[in-house]
Amino acid sequence: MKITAAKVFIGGPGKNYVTLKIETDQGVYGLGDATLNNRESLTAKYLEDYIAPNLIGLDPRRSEDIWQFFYRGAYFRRGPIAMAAFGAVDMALWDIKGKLANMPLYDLFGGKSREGAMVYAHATGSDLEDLKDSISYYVEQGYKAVRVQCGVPGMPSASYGVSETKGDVENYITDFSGIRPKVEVWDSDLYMRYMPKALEEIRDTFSPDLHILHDVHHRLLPREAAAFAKSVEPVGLYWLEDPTPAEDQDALRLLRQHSTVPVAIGEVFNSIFDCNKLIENELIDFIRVAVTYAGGITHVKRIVDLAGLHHVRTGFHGAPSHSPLCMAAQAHLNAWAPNFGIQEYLVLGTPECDALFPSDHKMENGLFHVSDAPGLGVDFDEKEAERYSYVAGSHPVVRLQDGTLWNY
Ligand code: CS2
Ligand code: MG
Repeated sequence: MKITAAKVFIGGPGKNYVTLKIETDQGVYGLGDATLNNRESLTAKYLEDYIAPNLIGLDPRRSEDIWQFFYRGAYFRRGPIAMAAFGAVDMALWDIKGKLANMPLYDLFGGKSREGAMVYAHATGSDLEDLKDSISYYVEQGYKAVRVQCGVPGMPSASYGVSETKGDVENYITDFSGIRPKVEVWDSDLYMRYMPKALEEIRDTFSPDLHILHDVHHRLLPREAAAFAKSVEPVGLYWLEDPTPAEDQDALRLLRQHSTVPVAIGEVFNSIFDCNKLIENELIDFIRVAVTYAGGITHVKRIVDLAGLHHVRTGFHGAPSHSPLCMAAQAHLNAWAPNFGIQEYLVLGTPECDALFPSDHKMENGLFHVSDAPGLGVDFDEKEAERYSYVAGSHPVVRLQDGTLWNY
């Protein structure tokens, strides 16, 4: 069996999805996602210029060897661009494997460990009242978990994940108005003074059964993060996400010494070497990698297995920038993983998105039900894809009040 073509598509409804289609001499094809938010044209170029020509003629069943070939063969290893490109190849090869076996991927991993995987939505508010309305909306839809982000009084611009406009619940991911990033202003002192009380008020307003998550987006220093984690203990958060800059694998020691709040980290990681110490030293409770950014199913499954040895559960990144292909790969891992925790999920299912990526995956009452179709269970309509092309966009940057550039 041989690979005969590897085609790259870029574009989608309001997104620059990068989709890889690997075709074979037996008519079976596989699909993979290489969408790296705000740098999409680069993963597409990596796939087109280097990966596609090297795939032709290879046996698609040898997904392990093909992964090693691209990873080791690159010599300059890792990094989000390369790993997202390898991730797309790997997803597509697993998709082919599933179709050949006539089995959904979760069965190839070891079968389902659960029916329906718990997801969380993003509730946001320009102020606390606004946030409560947003949470109520998701609770009414049956969600069992929500991530809550709220504007901070006196903060010169919107804090992370929050719209400046009251009542606007749209998730801010990419600004398609231009390539130059918008600048937001951040103040850690204002945030640390306001947010613990705001989270406590949210806790008191909703049922104790509702899981509450909060994302700090890497903005606090280790000592500040430790103090913050200690102050939010009464809230009983499901998790506190990215309290410190993610590159520092020792930063969470101080937090651990001062608080038992569950910590989630890893959406910016792209390999097991970004998180092996964090996991082995049991400094985190949830690992947040995405199958696209972290080298595909083959590599992420290794991270999940290592995490399982150390009581670390999964909480895969599911920002709306990921295509339904990445979300499907994660859904199969979520159905299988003995150490599954939760899945971030923002409804992608617009009619335009469903037309581009038809599938039977379903979200119901806050649970994601994986499709039983062979492989990933998502198709790609090439005719529909002709409607879209690449649109340059940007991602905000953050500065402190004195102008110092900070972590977005
Ligand atoms: C976020 C992301 O989903 C999350 O938890 O932190 O929305 C993140 O800001 C984007 O993926 C950046 O592209
Ligand atoms: Mg996050």
